[in-house]
Amino acid sequence: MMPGNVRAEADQAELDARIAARSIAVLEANWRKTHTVPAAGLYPHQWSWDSSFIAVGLSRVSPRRAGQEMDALFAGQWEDGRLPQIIFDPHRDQDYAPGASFWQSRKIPGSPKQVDTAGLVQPPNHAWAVWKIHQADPAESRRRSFLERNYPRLVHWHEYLSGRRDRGGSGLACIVHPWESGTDNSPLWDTVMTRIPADCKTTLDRPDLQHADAGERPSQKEYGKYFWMAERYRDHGCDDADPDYPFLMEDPLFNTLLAVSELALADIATELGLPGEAHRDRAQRITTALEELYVAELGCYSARDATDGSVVHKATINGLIPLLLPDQVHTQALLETLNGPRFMNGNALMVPSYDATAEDHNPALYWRGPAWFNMSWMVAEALERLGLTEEAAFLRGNIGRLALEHDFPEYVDPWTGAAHGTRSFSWTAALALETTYVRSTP
Ligand code: 9WN
Repeated sequence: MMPGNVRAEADQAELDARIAARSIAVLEANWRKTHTVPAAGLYPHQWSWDSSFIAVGLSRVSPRRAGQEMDALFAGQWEDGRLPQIIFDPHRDQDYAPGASFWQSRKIPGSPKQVDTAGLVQPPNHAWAVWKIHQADPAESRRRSFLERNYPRLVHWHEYLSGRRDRGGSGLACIVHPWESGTDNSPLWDTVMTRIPADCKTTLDRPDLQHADAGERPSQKEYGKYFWMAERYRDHGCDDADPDYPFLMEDPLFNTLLAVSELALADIATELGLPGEAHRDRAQRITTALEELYVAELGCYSARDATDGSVVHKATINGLIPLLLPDQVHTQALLETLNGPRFMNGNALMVPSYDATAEDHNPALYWRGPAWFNMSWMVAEALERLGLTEEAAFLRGNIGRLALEHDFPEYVDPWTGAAHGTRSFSWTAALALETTYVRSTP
């Protein structure tokens, strides 16, 4: 008979093999010649921050494909450095709104002329991903000049964010639309959203509701406001100079990823024999500026409205992601909040997206309660860096198991693991795959 620990290891290895095989199948099914779509029905184009998570997973099985994923994304980079939220598949324009015909990006000065893109952006996890992809197989990366190719593109992207997007002059980048946060209907945007008109000019089409339950997606009223803002931004030439633009938010998730990515750029520069100090300085400046977004009563970071300087008082997953920053000073408090009643509460399987003690917490509604795989993966990365290996392993174990059990859902109920949103979701598959590699590598 096998001793217990040997059996447990064998069981885990068998489970990991199943997770890896199914994850690869999902990524293969969602691959479209140059890139991976987040989901074949609901999200039929290439999304910016999705591609970074996806490429991290892909790098474990095909560094070449991971490189193609990033190349396809940077084919959409604008002259000002912005990396767009979406690069559209011209054959799927009816299947997602707003699409290429809404943005008409090629008419906007400074946009790429070979592809159609959105004018907005998404959280800057790209340099972090590029560095991880390199580390997965440095020899292959060097053979393909992967870092040489991506470093200047990433520097240009960050220049856009630290320059044009520092609308508040605080050293933090502003997002100009909830879609830019990646956490679209997060309660962080509720107050500012009350000031946004819902009477957009575009006729509201909701192809998303063919693929996900209406009760799990943003409401029609929210969509009216999303479109109103997108129209206003587009009609101002996406130039970030509209003086009365009403949605200018400093988000802790977005800015943490910018700082983490600056640190990755420092590592990439060093690897390329270039000076990296300026990147480290920028990461430090962002970390310091983020301090103004810390809310002691909640024990986490929150968002600030750059139009009037007010800090929102809501505990969301966005406010815990600064755990990834090596030099932020509230690590202990953040860990207590993470493990306390607002989030893990001793019984959650993955990290809820919103304060479980809030009256309007809804464990099935998009970014207002459910647990998302990318967020739990980032928290696990942070815990591992902090030496909390058991806690990291707990989250990683649940990422793989829940992904496999529920056909790679977009998000889950944090306590029961019940699946919500679309299925065969690419970043769920990519990060489940990544966790199996981390487990099998000492
Ligand atoms: C708008 C693609 C994207 C993710 C976002 C997630 C969702 C889009 C939508 O899907 O947003 O960008 O239509 O709801 O919120 O994080 O990048 O997977």
